[in-house]
Amino acid sequence: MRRIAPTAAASRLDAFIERERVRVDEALASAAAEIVSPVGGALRAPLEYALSTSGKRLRPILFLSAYRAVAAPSDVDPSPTVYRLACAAEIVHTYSLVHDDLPSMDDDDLRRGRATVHRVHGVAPAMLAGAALLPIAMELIVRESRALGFPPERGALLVRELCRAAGADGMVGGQLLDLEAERRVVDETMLEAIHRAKTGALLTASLRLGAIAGDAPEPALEALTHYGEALGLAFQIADDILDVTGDAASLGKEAGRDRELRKASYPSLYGLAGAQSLARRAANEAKQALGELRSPVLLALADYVVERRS
Ligand code: GRG
Repeated sequence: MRRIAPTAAASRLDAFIERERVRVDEALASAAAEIVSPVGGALRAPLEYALSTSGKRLRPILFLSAYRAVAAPSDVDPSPTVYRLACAAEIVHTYSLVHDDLPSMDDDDLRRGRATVHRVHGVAPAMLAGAALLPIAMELIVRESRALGFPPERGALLVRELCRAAGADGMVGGQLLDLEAERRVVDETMLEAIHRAKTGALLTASLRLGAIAGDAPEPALEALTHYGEALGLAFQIADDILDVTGDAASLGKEAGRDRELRKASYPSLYGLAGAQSLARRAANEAKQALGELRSPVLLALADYVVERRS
């Protein structure tokens, strides 16, 4: 997670975020070992492959940052169980990447610097492994909520939150809008609606999950929701920009795919400079939305999502 011309404070935050990513990787590996190891047959290998490929881990990092921002001062260093709980949104995200790469969707060969799951394990196993990841994420929430001694209503709220973000009114609905848009002229309003649902819903939910886990009061939950919505938009605009300016070596996936697949994107509608200024504006909006919750990490993450190179 790199920045341009970092100040000393920014470098410390970068180091913090990098440490967080390593701890998330460990938590995900331990959760996967417990939940996936008993899975037999042809599903186990594609599941292990999908879960062991490392990404930026932005969703669990957002969960943990929201959790820290609202939790009691004694809980600024969340337990390994909280880290595992934070991985549920990452598991849903992993499923979406596996399915998004399939021949019937974007038909991609490369993801996170490795061959896509269906290229290594075949289309049917990749489809089924993707589908299996969704209930695995829900089971993880139930297990870890119990282990943390949460009241049953809090566990149920967490499951509902993730289901809503992943479902027809969230990520899957956004993917449908995106597919439908391939046959239409897409305007700015439509593009924003696609991005808010396809990418923004899960990013916002990651923050809300962390806040609910930390038993946040309603105003904090609301502030984090607004922060997440603006941050999600900034993130996706930056993603569209990187598709134009990046390369496979730094992105870990092929660049130029929006153009190849003739997908509307922020650079195609606003030009590169216009898209960059919209991304920056959305990141600033995210920071403003935090109000009194001015967590240094959440502020830094708003900058990170638009300055990232991968
Ligand atoms: C059910 C067949 C079927 C398909 C559904 C749900 C779905 C497919 C697709 C969702 C669309 C999707 C993949 C959205 C995420 C877009 C996005 C910006 C991905 C990249 O996220 P990063 O940059 O990736 O956080 P890393 O690899 O760092 O985790």
